[in-house]
This record gives sequence, C-alpha cells and structure tokens, in this order.
Amino acid sequence: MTRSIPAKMVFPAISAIFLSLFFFGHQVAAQDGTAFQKIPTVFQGLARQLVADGFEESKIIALFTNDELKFDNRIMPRKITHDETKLHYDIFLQKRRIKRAKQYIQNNRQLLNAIEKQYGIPKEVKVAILLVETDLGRYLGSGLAFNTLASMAVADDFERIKAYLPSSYQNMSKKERKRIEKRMKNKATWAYSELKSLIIYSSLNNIDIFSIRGSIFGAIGLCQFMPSNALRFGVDYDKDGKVDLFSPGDALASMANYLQFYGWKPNLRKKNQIKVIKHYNHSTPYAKTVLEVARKVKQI
Ligand SMILES: [Ca+2]
Repeated sequence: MTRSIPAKMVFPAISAIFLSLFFFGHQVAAQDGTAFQKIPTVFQGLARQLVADGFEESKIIALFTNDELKFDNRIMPRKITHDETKLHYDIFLQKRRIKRAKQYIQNNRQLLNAIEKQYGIPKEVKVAILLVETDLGRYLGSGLAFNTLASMAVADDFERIKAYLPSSYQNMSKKERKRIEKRMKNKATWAYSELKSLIIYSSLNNIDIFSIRGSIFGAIGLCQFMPSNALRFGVDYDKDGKVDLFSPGDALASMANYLQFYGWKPNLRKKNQIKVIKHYNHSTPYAKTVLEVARKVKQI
C-alpha cells in the first residue's frame, strides 16, 4: 500500500481540474436538505461535509444513496489494531510464487521492458511489488474502496466502534483510551482526505466509483495506490484517456513513476533501494522481501 501524501501536496493542476469538475457554484442550486434525509444517518454528516468542501450536491447525494453503499463497523478497528510487524512476508519467497512471478515476466516481457526503459526501475522489482501487494493481481481486495474509506471517515467516535475492537481493547486505562481516540480521529481525517481523492480519481477517469475494489484500508489497483497517489502519480500508459490502475500498463508505469520520484536510480546501493521501497510501504521487512523476491526472480 503506498503511503498517502498530504492533500496540500496534490498538484495544483489537479486542483484546477477538480475545481472545473466539481464547483461552478452548484451550491446555488442546493436543495433544502430533504435530499440528505434519504442518505443513511451514519453518512449524512460526511455527505454534508463533502458538499461544504465544494463537491457538487447532486453528485454527493447520488453517491450516498447508491444501493452499493454500506457502512462497515469493522474497518476502523482493523486500522487501529493493524500490526505490520506481525505480517509474514516469508510466504512471498515460496518457490511456487517465485515461479509465477517469473512466468508473469515472460508473459508481459515487452510491456515490462518498455516501462523499465522509460523509468529505469528493474522489471523484477516492479513484479516483486506486484506479487507482494496483490499476488500479481489475484487479490485486489474484497470490499469497495468507497465503502471502506467512507466507513473509516465516519468512525471517529470510540463508542461506535468499541464493540468491534478485540477484547484486549475493552478494558483500557484512561490514558490508553485517549491515545486510541486520538489515533481514530487522525485515521478518520486521513480517510476523509483519501475519500475526496477517490471521488476525484473516479470522476477524472470516468470510472464508476462503485466498481473500484480496494484493500481493507482503501488502496486500489494492481499497484495498491492510495487514491491521493493515484491522482499524483497515476500514468495513462496505454493512452486510452484514463488512468486505470487495474490495467497492467497503467499500474506498472504508475508504480515506476512513484519509485522514480522517491529516488530510485541505476546502481543505487541496497540500503538506498530499501529506503525508496519503504516509501511504498513503511516497513523494512516489506522492503527487504521485495528485493529478495526480485533477486530470486532474476535468477535463471
Ligand atoms: Ca490507460
């Protein structure tokens, strides 16, 4: 999952496009609020906030009255209790996975070589990331990114999610509870920002937002970008007019663009390669696994 960037860093050009797509003083046509009553109660405040932040009211109401919309109480507890150090990266070094990664390179050699030539990131590194992130596109998440991010954005009330936290969280000290509450608020704010990026991404690229699957934390596509990164680093590699992170060309070029931005260059020492990959996922075991998979894949 790529680490997201602060909203203020999103390119001004994107903001300009965003403005032209979503503003135009649509608030002038704002309805009297009765339309909001059709939105599930848990999401009404969020929908109003999006409109207050400039999104077109009719579009927001359409999103939040869609049949696919679902609130999931389990998202925030998962985010709060997620422990990167407990993930087992060893499974990605299994022979059968390495074999499939090699096969993936064989099947997509032309595309991978062209992207490697353009961005300078070895194809084995990109395919290793693809393997670790989505098992080469086999696992793209079971939920819809919109539902995940919207559910996280409204879950800033401890009492609302308390019942869904593990038993070890049920009898916390006051100090610990305060820490968790603060963390929840930060995550909810982060999810709100990513939700806005997702709405803009789907609109800019003319992709139905309710067709976009995401990880349990809202990362999307073969490359598992957070939506803010999809906006900032997404590349329309196959030139079909949209950045579709579920298509191999766009996803791999976007990934290469991201790694290049964060400092990947030829002949980089291993410790610096690790540094760059940690921008993708802030975990040393993750970065080391990616490089080890790449090394094994490269072996003939
Ligand atoms: Ca494209």
